[in-house]
Amino acid sequence: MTSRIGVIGAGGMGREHITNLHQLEGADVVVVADISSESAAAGAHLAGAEASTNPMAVATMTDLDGVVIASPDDTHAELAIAALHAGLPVLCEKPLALTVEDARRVAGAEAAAGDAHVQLGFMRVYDPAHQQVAVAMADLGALHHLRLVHRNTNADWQRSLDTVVSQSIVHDIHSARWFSHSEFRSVVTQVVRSNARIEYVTVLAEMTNDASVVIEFAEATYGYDIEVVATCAHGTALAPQPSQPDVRLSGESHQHIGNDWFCRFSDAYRLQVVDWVAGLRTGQVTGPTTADGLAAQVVAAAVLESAATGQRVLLG
Ligand code: ISE
Repeated sequence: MTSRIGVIGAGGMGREHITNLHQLEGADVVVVADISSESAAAGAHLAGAEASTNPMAVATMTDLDGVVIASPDDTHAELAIAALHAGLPVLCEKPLALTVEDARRVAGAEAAAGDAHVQLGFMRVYDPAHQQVAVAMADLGALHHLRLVHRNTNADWQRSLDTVVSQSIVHDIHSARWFSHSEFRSVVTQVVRSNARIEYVTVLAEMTNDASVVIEFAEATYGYDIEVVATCAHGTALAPQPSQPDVRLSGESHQHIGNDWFCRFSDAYRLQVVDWVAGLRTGQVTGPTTADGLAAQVVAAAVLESAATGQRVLLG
């Protein structure tokens, strides 16, 4: 059986999903929506799909088997709610919403929708390096400390702290929950700015299983570089860098890191849609859920509160 998919949003993330779905047997991207007609046409062209400039119409097309929401972050919640009302399963890019209240509304719509569910795009859980760490941790005893480093290359951007947290740090929040099998008990946030610009954000957290977590986020560095170090009772597991050739040239040895998440997480994005499409057939979501999106949103709000007040914020 081939699943008929609509993709909403044909920016970089939408095009990544369209390309991955188009290469997947059993999935057919039949319509691509974007409010820009040029983007809709370019995205649709990647899969020989129909183009639409009406995202809400595509979110409610009942002749689809599922929709991917990869439009701007502030549209995720309303589109997901509309799709759920129409009985359509959703793969929704993170964040689920921009506020805890809206994330709760999506969760409410899902509870009322019966069979239609949202899978959330916390795709790092599909990354082979992340999975290797999770497997290794199973033999290392209790987690004592988790270090999550997230280095971006956004030198030309002027993102607000809210945006840095909702677009970027939300990944690390989910990773902390996923690796530790535990929830956040408290957070302390420290922000380094130069002029108005966010340079570095550190979140020190305590989990409900007593593990400590540090999230170290940098906005503009030499490359897109992700590190995971899990220190456990009997040993430490470090995520390997994706394998790259060691190129030796002009008296130097050099390994490519890459400049963005599309490069670092290409396998994860591909495996995520493989799993989501398989779930369309079984009616099950095996990846991150609406509950994960809501939990991350609650922690994100606490991270922002701590940054604003300079205080440790308790959760739960
Ligand atoms: C994107 O989803 C990512 O995966 C990156 O890690 C993040 O920093 C970026 O801002 C996101 O949009």
